[in-house]
Formats: sequence, C-alpha cells, structure tokens
Amino acid sequence: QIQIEDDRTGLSIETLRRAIADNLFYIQGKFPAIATKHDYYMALAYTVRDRLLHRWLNTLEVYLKQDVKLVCYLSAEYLVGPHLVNNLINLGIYEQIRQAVEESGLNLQQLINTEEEPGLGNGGLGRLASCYMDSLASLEIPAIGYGIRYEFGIFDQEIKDGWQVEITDKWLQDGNPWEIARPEAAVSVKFGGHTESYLDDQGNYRVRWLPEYIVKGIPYDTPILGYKVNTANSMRLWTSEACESFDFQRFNVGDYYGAVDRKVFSENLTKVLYPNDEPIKGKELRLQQQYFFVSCSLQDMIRIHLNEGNTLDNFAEKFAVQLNDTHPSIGVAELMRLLIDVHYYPWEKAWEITEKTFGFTNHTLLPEALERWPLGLFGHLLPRHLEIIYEINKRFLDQVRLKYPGNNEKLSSLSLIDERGDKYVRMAHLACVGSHKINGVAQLHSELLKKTLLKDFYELLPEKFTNVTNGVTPRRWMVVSNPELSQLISSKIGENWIKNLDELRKLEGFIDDGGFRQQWREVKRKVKQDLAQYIHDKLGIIVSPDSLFDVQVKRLHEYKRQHLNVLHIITLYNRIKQNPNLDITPRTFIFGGKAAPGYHQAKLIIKLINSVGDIVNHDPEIGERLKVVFLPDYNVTLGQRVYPAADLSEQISTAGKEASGTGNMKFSLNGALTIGTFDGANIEIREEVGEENFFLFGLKTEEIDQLRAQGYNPQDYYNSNPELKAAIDLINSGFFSHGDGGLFQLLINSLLYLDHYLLFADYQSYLDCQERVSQAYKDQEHWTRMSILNTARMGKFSSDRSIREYCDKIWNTSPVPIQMKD
Ligand code: 26M
Repeated sequence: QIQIEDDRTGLSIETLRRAIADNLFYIQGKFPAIATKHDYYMALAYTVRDRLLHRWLNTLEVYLKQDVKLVCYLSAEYLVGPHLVNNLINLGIYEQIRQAVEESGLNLQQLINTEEEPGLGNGGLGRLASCYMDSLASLEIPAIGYGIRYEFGIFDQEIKDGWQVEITDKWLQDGNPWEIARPEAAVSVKFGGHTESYLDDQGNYRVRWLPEYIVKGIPYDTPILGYKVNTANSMRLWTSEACESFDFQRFNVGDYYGAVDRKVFSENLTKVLYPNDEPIKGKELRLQQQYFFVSCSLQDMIRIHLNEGNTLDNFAEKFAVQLNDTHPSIGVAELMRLLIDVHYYPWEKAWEITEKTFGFTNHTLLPEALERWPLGLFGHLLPRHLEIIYEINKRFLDQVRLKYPGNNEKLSSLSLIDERGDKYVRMAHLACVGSHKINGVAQLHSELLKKTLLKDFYELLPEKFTNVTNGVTPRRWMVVSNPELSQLISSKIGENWIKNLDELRKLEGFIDDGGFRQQWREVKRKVKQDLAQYIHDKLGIIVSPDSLFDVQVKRLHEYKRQHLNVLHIITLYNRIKQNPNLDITPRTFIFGGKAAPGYHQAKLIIKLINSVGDIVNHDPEIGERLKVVFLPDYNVTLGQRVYPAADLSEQISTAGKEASGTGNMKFSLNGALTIGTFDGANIEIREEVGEENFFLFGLKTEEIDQLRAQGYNPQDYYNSNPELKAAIDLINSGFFSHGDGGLFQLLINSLLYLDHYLLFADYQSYLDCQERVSQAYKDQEHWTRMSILNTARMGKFSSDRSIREYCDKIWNTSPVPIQMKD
C-alpha cells in the first residue's frame, strides 16, 4: 500500500523539504533566487506551525467537550524566548527538520538565529510565567496564559561609550508566524465616567456604570506545546483597538478629528511595555493596561463558561485564576463587578465565588516595589471598582474589628486603602483578601512575607499562606540551550530526565568515572569556546576558554549588587599591580543586563563595569589573567548562550532582598557552581547540592537586622579595610574615567554614606569566598565533580515540580491527556 503524507502534517524529510518550499512560494511569495534568510525562516516557521496546529486544535476540542477545569494564569508579562527551536524540541522533530533544511541548501542554526524573540517582559517574573506555560502543557494541565500583546516589548540595549542606550523593540515588524488573531472573540472594556443606581423590574437595588469611553480588546493566540505530548495550550494576548461604533457613530458625528484622537488613544493602550521592574508612581496608562487585559480575560472566561451551558454558580470549580504579582489584582474587583452588575449575583455569593477563584503569588519584599494607586486617579478611571473596593474593605474591616476589638492600628495597617497621608489603593491587600491562597516564591521569601510585609494578614488568615518555590523548564534551559551537555547526559542515563528532572541524580553513579568527567569537561570547554567566539565577534575582546568564566546576568539593580562584583575585580587588579608576578586563577568576568531607563544609579553601574573593563582588558601587565566583558542586550536568546558556558554563577544579592531568583537555577542545572548569599532560592539550591558544592558568603537576614539596629556605618569598613579603601579610592581618583573623578561620585557617595545594600559589610566575606573559588578551580578534577553534582541535584528546580505544587496546593487540578484522532 502506498502512503502519501500530507504536506502539512507529514514528517518525512522529503515531505518537510517540500513543505518549506511550498510555504516559501505561497506564503512568502518568493522563489529561492530572491528569498532572504528571513523568508526562509518564515517558510520554516509555518512548516512547523502546521505540525503544531493539529495538536492545538485537538487539545481545544477536548477541553471544550470534556468541560475541564482551566488554569488561567494572569500575567502582565511573558518572556517567551524564541519559539522555533523550542517547538522543534517539544515536537521531537529537530533532527528531521535539520536534515530537510540542509537538503534545501540552508543551515538550521542560522534560520533559528533569525527569529526576533518576543520580549514581552522585564525579567524574572515574565520568564517564570513562560517556564510555567511550558510545564503546564508538558504536564497536560489545561491552561490559558492571559496577557498583553505589547507592540513594543522590552527595549533593545546598545552600549555607546560604556553607557546604556535604549532602542525601540520592533518585534512585530517582520510579522509573527506563531500567533493567530481571533477578532471574532473581541470584547469591550469600559473606562472612566460615573455610576448610577437604579431599581430593576423586581425592585432590586442595582448599579450601572456609564463609562466615558470604551476600548475593544482583540485576542491573539499563540500555541504553547508541551514536551512530547499532544497538549498545546494557548497564550492569549490582548491588543487594544478603537471601538468604531462608539466613537464614530454615536458620539462624534461630524467631529472627525475628535474621533481620530480617540482611535489613537485606544491603540496606544497596549503599545509599550513599561520597562521598569518596579512600579512608576501614578502612571495612568499602566493602570489602564492592567485593567484592560484583566477585564478582557475575565469576560473571556465567562463567555467560555456560559457557552458550555453552565451558570456562573460553579465558576470557581471550572477556573483557577492565578495573579502573577499584583499587576492583575484589579481582577478581584472586576470579577465582583461582572457577577453583581452584569450577572445579578448577590454580594455574598459573588464574594464566595471570587475568593475561591483567585490565588495570589507575591514576587517581592522590597517596599518600594509595592503597587499602590492614588485614590483620585483610580476613582477617575475605574469609578465602579472603587465603590466595590470600598465595600470589600468595609466588610473586611468588620471582620478585623471582631478579631481585634478597638485596635485602630490593625485597621489602618490592614485596610485596602492607605490613609496615612495621600490616599492610595493598596493592590497587594486587595489581592490578599480576594484570594484563597497567597504564596511566596521560595521558602525564605514565604517566611519573610509572613514575618514582615504581610504579617498582619498572616495573623488574621494563616490558612491562606503557602510557599511554592520557583522552578525553570529543563526543556528550554537545558535541551534547547545546551544540546551538547544534554546529549552527554542522555548517553549515560537515557532521556527520561527531560520529563522527570529528579532522574538527573543517576549521574552521581558516574562521578568516579574519569572518562565521564573528561567528557563533561570537554563539553563545558566547547560551549565556553562558542561563547568566546561570540564575545570576539560582538565586542572584539579575546577571552580564553581556559579561564574561569565568572558570570552575572540579570537586571541591573542595586540590591543585586553588580557593583560588589566590580569591587572584587578592582581588588584583583590592584593585587596584580602591586605584585606583577602574582599567580592567580585567570578569570573572565561576564556581565549582562538591562537597567530601567530612569534608574540612574543602575545605568552608572553599567558605565562602571565598562570603564573598568576598558582599563583591565588593555593593561599589558594584567595580560590574560583578567578580562571583563559586558554583553549588550541581555535577553532570553543570549541567556541560552550564556548559562551553558558559565563556571561560576554570581548570586550575590543582599540577604532578604531577592525573592527567589531563577537564573541561579539555570546556571546550576548547566553545571556552574554558585557563589551566593543566604537569599531566595540560593538557600534551597545549597541544601540540594550540598554545602561543600556551594560557595556561601555574607551576612544572613537576622545578622543584617542586628547590624542595622546597632547603626550601620559603611565608613567604618572603608577606613579599616585597606583593600576596600584602595578600590573605592581608585574609582574616585578618575583612574577608570580619563581623570574625571566625579563621574562615579553618585555611586561612590551612596556607598560611603548610605550603603543600603551593605556591600561594604559583605565585601571581605565575598573576597575570601572568591579566593576559595579560585583555589578550587585549580583542581580541575575536583571542580568537575562539583559541577556534575550541581547538575545531578537540580531535580527540585524543574518548573514541573513547581506546577505540580500549584496544582495540588492552590488550583486543585489534574492532567487531561490528549489523544490524537487521525
Ligand atoms: C509594576 C508596575 C509598573 C511597572 C512595572 C511593574 C513591575 C514589573 C515587573 C514590577 C515588578 C516586576 O517584576 C518583579 C520581578 O521580576 N520579580 C522577580 O520575580 C522572580 C520570579 O518569581 C524572582 O525570581 C525574583 O527574585 C524577583 O525579583
């Protein structure tokens, strides 16, 4: 019998080759002689998408028919990373496609590198959302990831004269083959105006909201395929558009310019991602974005639910809605509004549904990062929601009064409204009262939440609190990004570790095998060589793959202490200058990360890194011993190159400040050792890998509290530590800034006189620890053992484990396997 493969689903090399040629012709409208790399990328992407669509539609059909419980992840950010290579891996067709592409005379790696990554997030929080989407699909959990389709994502970073320059991220300009618009599922979102009460036919008291304007939300769906399963969930991102009927017909007859103004306004709503990883006070557009995507998403859920013939009575049994930080927490008031004003539920019933529906994940303890909206602004934009929040607050404070009679302190500290000075709506408080579970993102973080930020809530509602330690997906962060190491691992223990990361433990059985350790080192050297090549191509700096690759990549923030790392570099520099024959372990210091455009101190740290690099890299007396590299435009794609090549992972935040960290997990998984503080998930990583395989330094949270209570004076450290003094003085002298001693003054003064993040207090401990790292690296056999053990013991930090915990502790959901029909 002759089998003819379908051009859109077939997987033979010949069929794939033909499909690519076909798409090039019929979708890109090109023939090979005039096709660009990008044309070929698109042709290939559509070829892969066809093979994915099958699974996607099947999945959606099963979800509909079986009326399953859906996890709805609400996140203002997703840092997806490139789709093509991830889909090839998850579909299990990387090898076939590679051959088909090569038979077409092309290079797969080149086409993969052509993809413009969707940078719809700032950093850890957005990347976590994408790791969770991968795990949800891989674990066959029905889920939708709701968010915003920013036209411009996180800016591209260039470095000019050592300074960060921001460039608009035009990720959509060449088209996006991975999304499908669903204009038929558009919804309307109201803003502004006022409310009025009325009595309905039965004489019930009701409220209606008469908005000032209405914006339309159009969903764009992207399939998120699980690893070697048929489940493909959706990421549904909303774009805002003008609502023609409203603007052009009813209100603006004859006022053409006025109507166009409104159209422009509506389209601005989802134009750009705010590039801060903390709230910028009082930006109305940001609140509009948040409310817009949350209202679209909740309306979408309700439509899906009612379409399946349900009433909203069992909404909470069919939807588990997770709030990724407070950004979507307006959802609590919005669901109440929809239930009460639109679907006529009584308050008590609506509240019961709402509280059961939501879960809230907190991602930070930094008080300045807590979202609060000025009451005036809030009430102007969302008058009905403010009324609802007042009512929620009134009922909640009644409960507080019962528990703490006469305690006005408690009332004021728990209230949803901050009334200590200017008045604000406290979004974290809204999220806490409106959710049945509240979780932090690492053990320490969840404990500190209960002791500090949400102490009063914990005392009142202890049963709501739980922890889910973050995780990362081993598909993207190992199989996709480090194929060499993945293959070596699979050759020893098979491929099951990719789905069940705990199986990496089996590597421990090979630890005494010198041949295996040799192979391990060879792989590491090969990926270091690749990164060295990239560094040379991009920056013209020559670095040796035999030096210790000491890496810190993450957003620039004072609490993350990139400048502590710099003080170490300068100290080593000074030591060599004092003793030119000093025998030290050669190191390549690699940095990467973006600073918020308005965060001057962070931008100054980038300049400092580059300035120190300029001197160190060109000093003949230093030679090959120290190199400093700042990689511009750190993003997911670049992360995929960097993590596999690292020997040492810098996780050096001030204890108690980093909620979890997830880069720390990616490094360790790829066999880097960590130098880190007692902070976030570092603590749990150390617990897993063993203290002998982790370089711990610095003050612990309680010690920091004590030190602060005594009165911390950074100058004591400066005056009593000659090496610290020398490093600071050298910066101040203008040595790194062509004699301009003032250039780094703001940074230096903030250290000398304030040092909020205790760099000086941790400096000596950090230096001593780095010396232990250098000594350890000299014994390559032992270092390799530690490296293997780091990888072998990373099982806990799979996002699959995190998602299972969310399913059990918070969402009450279980897998729904998808069978393929032919
Ligand atoms: C808020 C309002 C307006 C504009 C921007 C924001 C905003 C955006 C991102 C606030 C915070 C944002 O992100 C915080 C974040 O990324 N937190 C990190 O979350 C990771 C995942 O849980 C943790 O691993 C990190 O430790 C934590 O810093």
